[in-house]
Amino acid sequence: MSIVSAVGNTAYQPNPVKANSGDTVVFRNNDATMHHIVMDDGSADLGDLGPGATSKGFTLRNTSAARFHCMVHSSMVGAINEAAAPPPPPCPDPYGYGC
Ligand SMILES: [Cu+2]
Repeated sequence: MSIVSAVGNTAYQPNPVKANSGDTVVFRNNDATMHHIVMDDGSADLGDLGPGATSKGFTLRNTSAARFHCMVHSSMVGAINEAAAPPPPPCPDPYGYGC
């Protein structure tokens, strides 16, 4: 899938993504800033992903719903094999820098 921005659940295209057991999922960073994608359940950490880079892949062991997020941008949430993209977490943003 592609990363196209640094904000919210529209940062990934597609989101959610559908994948089969045995498929390998990779992220291509088409945005201009660094991202770092991890699975919410800790099953994969794809490392720092600079602009234009493609992540290492992780292979699905089943078709269960799974979620991931960016460690740099907390609003960047996504899902595999869910009906809809997950909602971003609340953004307290006390200093107005965005989330
Ligand atoms: Cu990010």
